[in-house]
Amino acid sequence: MTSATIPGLSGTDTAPTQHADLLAWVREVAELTQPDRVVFADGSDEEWDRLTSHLVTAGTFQQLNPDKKPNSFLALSDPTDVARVESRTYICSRNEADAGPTNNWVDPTEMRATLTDLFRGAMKGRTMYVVPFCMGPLGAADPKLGVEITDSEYVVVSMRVMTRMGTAALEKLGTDRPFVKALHSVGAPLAEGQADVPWPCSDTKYITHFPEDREIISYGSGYGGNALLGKKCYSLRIASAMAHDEGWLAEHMLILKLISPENKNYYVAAAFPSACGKTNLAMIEPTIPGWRAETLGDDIAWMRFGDDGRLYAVNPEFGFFGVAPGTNWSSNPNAMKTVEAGNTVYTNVALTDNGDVWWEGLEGDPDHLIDWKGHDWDRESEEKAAHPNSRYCTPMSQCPTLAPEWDDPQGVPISAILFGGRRKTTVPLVTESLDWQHGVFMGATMSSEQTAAAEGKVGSVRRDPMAMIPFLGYHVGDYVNHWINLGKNADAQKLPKIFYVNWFRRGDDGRFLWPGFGENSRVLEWIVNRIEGAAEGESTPVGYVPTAAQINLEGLDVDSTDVDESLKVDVEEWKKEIPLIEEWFEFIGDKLPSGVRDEFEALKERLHS
Ligand code: SAT
Ligand code: MN
Repeated sequence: MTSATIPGLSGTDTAPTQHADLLAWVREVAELTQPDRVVFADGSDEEWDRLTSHLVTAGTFQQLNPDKKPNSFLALSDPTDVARVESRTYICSRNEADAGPTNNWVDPTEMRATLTDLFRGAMKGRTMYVVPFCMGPLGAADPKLGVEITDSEYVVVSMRVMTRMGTAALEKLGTDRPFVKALHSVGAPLAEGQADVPWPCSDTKYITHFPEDREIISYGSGYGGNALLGKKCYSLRIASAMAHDEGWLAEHMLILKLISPENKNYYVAAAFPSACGKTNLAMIEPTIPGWRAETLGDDIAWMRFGDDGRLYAVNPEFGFFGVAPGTNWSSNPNAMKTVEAGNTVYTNVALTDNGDVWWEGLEGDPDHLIDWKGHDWDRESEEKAAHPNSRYCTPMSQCPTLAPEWDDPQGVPISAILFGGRRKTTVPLVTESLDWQHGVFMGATMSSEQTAAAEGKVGSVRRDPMAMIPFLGYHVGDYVNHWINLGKNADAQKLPKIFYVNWFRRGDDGRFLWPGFGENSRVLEWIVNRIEGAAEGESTPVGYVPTAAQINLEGLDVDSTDVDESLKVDVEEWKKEIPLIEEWFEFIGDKLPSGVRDEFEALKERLHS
C-alpha cells in the first residue's frame, strides 16, 4: 500500500495528494463512517456537471429553465432544516470559561466521544467527498486552507461556489501545510437497498468547534452555515480564535468600495446581524450623482494591520449566500444580475410554472407556484411561497459591480467601520463615535431585532456585539478586549472611524422613516465627508449625529420631518437602554474590558447632564 492509498477511493486507489496528515485523517474518517466510496473533489466543470446531474436524479435539485436561469438549480430542504441551529452549536474549548457566556459548551473529550458514536457508520450507503478549499485569495503568502469531508453532494456543489475549492487548494496544501479539519455528515446512513430522500438530514444536530485544535465537526444538518463549513464555522468561529491569538480580526462584515465624484476610493466594512441588509449595502447603487460603489464582500471580512499601520480587509469567501426574499430589481439590482448570470443554487425559494424561481418581494405576480414545501401555491395561499431564510448561492465573480481588487491578497485599506442593527426606535439613522474606544462600546452594545436567519423568536431584541454573537469562537469579553487592544496598539490617526447606523427606525404608525437601499448612499456620503473633515454633525450624548440639513437630501422624495425623526436622539428613550446595557454587561461578566465600562459611565453622565 503506498502512503496515498485510501480503501474505497473511487477510480484509482491513489489519492491525489501526499499530505500525510490529510491522508491519515481521510483514512480514519472513512474507517469510522464506512462510506461506499471516497472521492476527492477537484472543483472542475466536469465534476459540477456530474454532481448536479446526480442531485437532479436524487430529487434534491430541480434544474431551472436554462433560458431563464442557465446552469442553475433549486433545492427544497427538509422543512425542519432551514436555518442555522444556534441551540445545537458548540464551542468546545478546553476550559469552559474560554467559551464564554454566549456559547454552548461541552468538554471537548466528551463531545468527541459523542460525535464518534454518531459518526460510526454515518456515511453508509453514501459517497464520502474530500473537499480541499482555501478561504481568501489563493495567492496569499500564508493561505488559509481547510478540507471539508462531507457525505452531501449539495455541500460539495455549494462549497465550489462559496470557496476557492478543489485542485488549486489541494496544491496549496502541498505535503505538510496546516489546514482546518472540517468534518460533516448529514447523519442519514442508508441501509442496503434503502431508498434515499431528497434532503437527507437528522433530528440530532451538532455544529461543533474545537478552537484550540482549529477543527470543526458538524452532524445532522445539510443547510447553509451548519453544513458549508468554510463559512461561519471556519471564517468566523475558528478564525476569530486564530485572529485573537495572532492579532487580527475575523468579522461578520461586508466590504464596500465607494468612489467619490473626485474619483477617490474609500473602503468601508460594515457589521449587521444576519438578514439585516448586508448584501444590499454591499451591492448598493448610489442614488446621489457622481458617486459609485463596488462590491468586495457581503458577509465576512478578515482584517489585519498593514506595514503602513492601516487596517486592511480581505473577503475570505468566493460567492454570495444571500437571503432571497426582499431581493428584487429595485432593492438590489446587482444581486439580481449576479444570479441571472446563472451557475446559481437556490434553496427554499418557490418554483414558477415556467421553471423559474420566485420569492416574496420579487417583481412579478405569479398565479401559481410550487412553494418551498413542494405544495401548490396561489395568491390566496396563507403560507409564504419562499421560506423567509431562503437563499441564493452564487459566484461573486458574476457580480457586475465587483471591485477589480477583490482577489488581491493584500486586501483593501478600511477608512470606516459601520455597526448596525434593526431597531424600530431609539437608535438614530447614523451616529459617529467619539473615538475608537467609544466605537468599540457602540459595537459591544449593538442590538437588533431577531430575524429568520436563525431559529428563535423573530422580532425580539437581542444584544449582538459586532453582529458576532452567533459566530464567536471564544469569550465575548475577551473578544471586546481584543478590539480595545488593537486600537491601543495602533496609530490612532490611521484607525478607521467607527459609525453606528440604523436603516430600520419607524414612525408611530410603523412606517419606515428612512427609505433605505440606494438612498443609504446619502448616509455614506456624510460618513466619507466626516472622514475628510468636510461635513458637520451635532454633538449629542450618544455621539456625533447629523441634522437632516447636514445630509445631502437633494432629489429625495421623503418627508423631511421623517428624516428629522430618523436622526432624533431622544434622551428619555436612551435612558431606557441603560438598564438593558447594564444587564448585558452583567451577563458578559468580569472579562468586559474596563475601557468599555468607562464608556458606559461616560454615556450615563452625558444622558443625565
Ligand atoms: O446560514 S448562514 O450562516 O450561512 C447565513 C447567515 O445566517 O448569515
Ligand atoms: Mn451572515
